[in-house]
Amino acid sequence: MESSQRHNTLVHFRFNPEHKAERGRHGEGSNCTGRDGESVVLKVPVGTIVYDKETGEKVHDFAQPDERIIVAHGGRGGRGNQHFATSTHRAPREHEQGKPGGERVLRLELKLLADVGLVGYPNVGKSTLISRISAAHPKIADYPFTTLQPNLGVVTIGEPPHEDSYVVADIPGLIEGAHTGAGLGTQFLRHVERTRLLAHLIDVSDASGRPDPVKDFKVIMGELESVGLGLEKKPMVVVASKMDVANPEKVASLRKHCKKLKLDLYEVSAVAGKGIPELKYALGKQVAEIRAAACALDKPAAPKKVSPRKAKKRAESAKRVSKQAAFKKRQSR
Ligand SMILES: Nc1nc2c(ncn2[C@@H]2O[C@H](COP(=O)(O)OP(=O)(O)OP(=O)(O)O)[C@@H](O)[C@H]2O)c(=O)[nH]1
Ligand SMILES: [Mg+2]
Repeated sequence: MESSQRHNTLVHFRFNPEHKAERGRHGEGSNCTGRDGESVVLKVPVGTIVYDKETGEKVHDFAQPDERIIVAHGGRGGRGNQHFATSTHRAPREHEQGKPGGERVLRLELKLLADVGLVGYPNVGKSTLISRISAAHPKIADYPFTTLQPNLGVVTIGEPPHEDSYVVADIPGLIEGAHTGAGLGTQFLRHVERTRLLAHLIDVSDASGRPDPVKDFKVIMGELESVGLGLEKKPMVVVASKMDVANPEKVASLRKHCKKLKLDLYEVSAVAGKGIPELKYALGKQVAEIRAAACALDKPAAPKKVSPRKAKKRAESAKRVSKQAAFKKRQSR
């Protein structure tokens, strides 16, 4: 199985779920072994997690492109007559059957790979926001749980040739008790598990019907923590939404809370377009910083520069050691 950047979905497995590698050929005369069967390489998108369906064990997590693993080995071919020949048994009729190849039932799960995850209560304007900053067209309506499936949107910032982009995931809203299955539950939170940054939307208008935006913030944080994916520790920006119809007291109390927690607060109105470009650029900037930090961690440390004289000395001493070792080896024989 191999991860490929050219695949975005697992749909090719839906209609073709069974894959069998070619069987090897029979051995032939003149002590020839049969040709090996061709392997089958199953391509999966980056972000696929492979589970063994029977044991539930995680087989592999394809986090990078071009990762390759063997999920089922081919069987070993049996030995032919010649392997049973002895000096007194020159033309043996004995032979050995080949072993069957490995067979496995796997479950594939694809996680969305987004840079920014939008989280918050239902109806706070997550889908409206993604539709304003990207080309995504999710369903938007004035009732909770409009979004039933995650949506992805690509946000482009800057002008060509220096433009940059990042991917935003809009997921269904969360409510208190989501981790116990309330509302649509927390099943969609695994889609933001791999995001670099969370944008936590809080409705500061009176449309939410909830009196305290700080409580809203705490409830969602509690739900993020309860799923046990470490989401509450992710970098986060807070977005006060529906600023065109905001309740000033709610905005003030949210500002105070964010200041206390040292979290950046962006006040936006997706409908009026207020604060949207600032938020778009701020998210892009933070994503770029987090990406750069991750790249720096991945890079191996540069080898230390050694002066040519020192390098020569080191090589000579290494040679001396190997000569000594060879001498000791000869003596021990
Ligand atoms: N006045 C005003 N209304 C907004 C704003 N943003 C969103 N809305 C309205 O709020 C309602 C809910 O918006 P959605 O974008 O569907 O909210 P959501 O968070 O995606 O909701 P779920 O998918 O149910 O979780 C819609 O009627 C929007 O028109 C805003 O900035 N100002
Ligand atoms: Mg929505």
